[in-house]
Amino acid sequence: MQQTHKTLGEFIIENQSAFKYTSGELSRLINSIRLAAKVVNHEVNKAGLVDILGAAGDTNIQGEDQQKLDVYANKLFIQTLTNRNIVCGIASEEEDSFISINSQDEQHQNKYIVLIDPLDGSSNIDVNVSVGTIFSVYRRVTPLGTAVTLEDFLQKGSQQVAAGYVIYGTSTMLVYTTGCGVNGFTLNPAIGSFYLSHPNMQFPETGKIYSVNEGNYIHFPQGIKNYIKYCQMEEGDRPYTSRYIGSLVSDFHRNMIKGGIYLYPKSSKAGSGKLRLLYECNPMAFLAEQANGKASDGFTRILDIEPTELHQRVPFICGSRKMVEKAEEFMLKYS
Ligand code: AHM
Ligand code: MG
Repeated sequence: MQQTHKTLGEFIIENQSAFKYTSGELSRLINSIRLAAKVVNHEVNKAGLVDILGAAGDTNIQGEDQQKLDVYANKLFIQTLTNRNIVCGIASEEEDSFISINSQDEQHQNKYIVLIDPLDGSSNIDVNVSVGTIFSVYRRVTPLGTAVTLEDFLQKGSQQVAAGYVIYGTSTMLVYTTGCGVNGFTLNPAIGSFYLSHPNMQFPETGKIYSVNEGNYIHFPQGIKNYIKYCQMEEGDRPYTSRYIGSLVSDFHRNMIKGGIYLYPKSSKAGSGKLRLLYECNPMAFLAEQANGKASDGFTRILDIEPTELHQRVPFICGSRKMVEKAEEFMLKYS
């Protein structure tokens, strides 16, 4: 990867004019996420040192245990975006419903809403595996000057103006798109600045890695079962390598760099799969497409799915374009 000495702050300023809707608001928004990411990174890194590990004793809307760091990251991202008076609404995977934010003068003059999964893969924290933050930004569709409504949050993924993730890994990276390609920035912890380390990230057209929780194989649709068998078959460049971290951001990041496919299909136990359309699939799909990859539910482009509820789940197949197309072929033929 090409190394530069450009910081994320410099990159945002330089590229502000390339944003579709330019007024500095989106730049300020990305800047706030950068700031919150640094604070969360600090907490995640010291997770093993302080009494911050373990469940908070609460469950979120989906009935899952919340980890202390989930709660912390959720509060921090919401507070940062609220205090800086940048967005008019926030929806979080960890909150039951969306939050409407008044601007300082109570006039609801901010244009953007943010949907966020503050700490994805948080069940991995106890075992020191990488976790991530996923974010998605839309322009509100209801008029300025009014409080946001559910309609502002239930937009198709194709309407996103920005999306990205932070990966708290061996290095901490912030990777994002505003619809003009995907760029990755690595945190220099000594200085506390993100540097452009991965300009113009692209999925290889095809790859040799498949990532799926094969423990659920028995419950998968026939199309997915047959695709997995295809990945394991000795022919041409196959069998592929199986790599599954169980942390979406990390699996996606590796596949984008090396070439590969991630699958979280529906199953006889979970009819719509596990991942959430608004907080996980749409932002990752936007990034994938901007990086020459593809994302689908097996039949339909993820970004074309009309959302019906905030915490909606969808099957998710994402990665190198040719691999996703092959998986879709299997879905069509056998499902
Ligand atoms: P979470 O939002 O509760 O952390 O769940 C999402 C995570 C993804 O990061 C990961 O790819 C998936 O769940 C793993 O699920 P499973 O353990 O069922 O394979
Ligand atoms: Mg999640």
